Amino acid sequence: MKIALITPKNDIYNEKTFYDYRFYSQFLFTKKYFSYLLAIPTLVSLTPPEHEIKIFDENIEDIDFDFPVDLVGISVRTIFAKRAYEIADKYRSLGIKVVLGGIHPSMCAEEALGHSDSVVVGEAEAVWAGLLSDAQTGNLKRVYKSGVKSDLKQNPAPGRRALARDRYFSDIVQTTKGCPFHCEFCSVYAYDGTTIRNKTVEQVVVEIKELCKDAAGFKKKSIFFADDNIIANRKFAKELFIALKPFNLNWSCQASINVSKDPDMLRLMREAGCGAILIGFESISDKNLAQMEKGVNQRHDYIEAIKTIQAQGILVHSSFIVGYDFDTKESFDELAGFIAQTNLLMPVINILTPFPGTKLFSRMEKEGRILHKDWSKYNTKNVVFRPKLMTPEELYENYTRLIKKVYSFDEIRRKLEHYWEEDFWRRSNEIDPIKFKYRLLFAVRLVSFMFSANAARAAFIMRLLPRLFRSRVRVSTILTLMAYNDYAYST
Ligand code: B12
Repeated sequence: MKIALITPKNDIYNEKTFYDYRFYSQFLFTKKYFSYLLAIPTLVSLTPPEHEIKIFDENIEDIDFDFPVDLVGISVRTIFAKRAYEIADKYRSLGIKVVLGGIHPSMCAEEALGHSDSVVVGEAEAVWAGLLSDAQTGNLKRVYKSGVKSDLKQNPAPGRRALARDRYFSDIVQTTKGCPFHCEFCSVYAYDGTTIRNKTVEQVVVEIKELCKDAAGFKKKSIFFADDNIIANRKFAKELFIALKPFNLNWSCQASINVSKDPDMLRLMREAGCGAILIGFESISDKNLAQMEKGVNQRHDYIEAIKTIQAQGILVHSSFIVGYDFDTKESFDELAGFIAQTNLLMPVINILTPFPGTKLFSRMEKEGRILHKDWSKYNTKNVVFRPKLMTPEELYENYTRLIKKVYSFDEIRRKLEHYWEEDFWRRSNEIDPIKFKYRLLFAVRLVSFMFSANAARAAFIMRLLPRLFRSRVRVSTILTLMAYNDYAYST
């Protein structure tokens, strides 16, 4: 059979997001997208060799609906569910069978069946080969449910060779699945479970070696680890980090805040090439944290945790949720104050979003607080529920006020100066174009960018230029901050 594997466009209904690859592409004269969905090469690796595969990622190219295929598989997350259903409907109108899989159809199987011939609930590993032979004999079932969670040690390595990898900024590797916590707003405990499954260190090393093959010419290979919590199995994590040390990597990951309490772990991470850890701080209110059931986060630990991690030269990427039940209009200024005080460089600030399948969604639905189910707005940048202590409009207005404050060019520059004064980048493991030639190139590009830009951005660039020749400069950090500013001031 000829099978098309499809990634729907991420943000077709939303002009701008925090992950605005267009900003980077415009600056760097490329057409790259930030990353692929790991589900696609995973499905490639599970497909028996007699089938032919065609991959379409709408984030990098349009889907060719005339391309002849016998079966279509679409990977669906809530943010792009609406677009996924449009694509599915189009293929079905052409008489082509469609299978939907991923977290959204797994949580909303009935809804997904309205747009497809078959839905896979849960992981593909146990069911994909069987589904393909059923499709070949015309016996496709409506629902395939993966009864057991797959043993990661038995799974084949993702088939990344099938991807147009040069069209993405970053590679994605997953070493574990699951998270020991069960936060109210998170889908992971419901989907991947609280039991931690891991690959072997050798499996991960094989994947990394493969990825490093095309790192030639770059100083370091850049990787994002897609684990829900990379330190969930501490023994495995430490063995992994020791094994990664020789590879000259620059990687980032997600981990729970208690990573800061394990100095040995932090040292091994740093030595293995960790540049940044994304930590879900979520809220600075103890009451909210208790309601979220995020017991691992203790508000009184936050400042010390940030200091300890950054002392190792690992940047703390932070994530916060606004709109939880104890948030008031005053909470936004308190959060802005906390971010300024701790100099968190690039916090991602999310509007609370009840994703289907979470405990939060059930509670909100029971309380009659879900405003609508237009999934394209479930992107953490819109208000889709009724907050407790303010109106939806007040939540949105305060959110936009907050991100404008956090991402004003004055604030960005103040924080950058702080990191330069601390000489943070010298301690950090991030890729750094130190050579004069690269600084000059970056400066020239920045200046040219000034002319297509707004006055505030032009002033920011002007004031930044002298720094480019005096300090270590991280191009990607500055670009990310400029992209965040662009997003904040477009809302
Ligand atoms: C890595 C990651 C990211 C990365 C990279 C994104 C990327 N390119 O993948 C970053 C950090 C950028 C990110 C950002 C966000 N993320 Co994220 N992210 C993840 C994470 C941790 C891992 C995803 C992954 O790679 N999994 C590994 C692959 C192999 O698993 P999989 O996709 O589930 O695929 C398996 C099955 O689902 C199934 N399957 C999947 N597709 C298909 C298709 C077919 C046809 C079949 C048969 C089977 C099948 O089989 C696969 C193999 O077992 C997940 C949590 C999780 N555990 O899934 C959250 C998650 C996907 N993210 C989530 C969210 C909310 C976000 C953000 C909105 C957060 C924010 N506030 O900004 C943004 C959105 C960014 C954007 N615009 O896309 C939610 C999505 C919830 C939902 N219902 O859709 C998740 C589930 C986390 C959570 N806590 O709930 N994320």
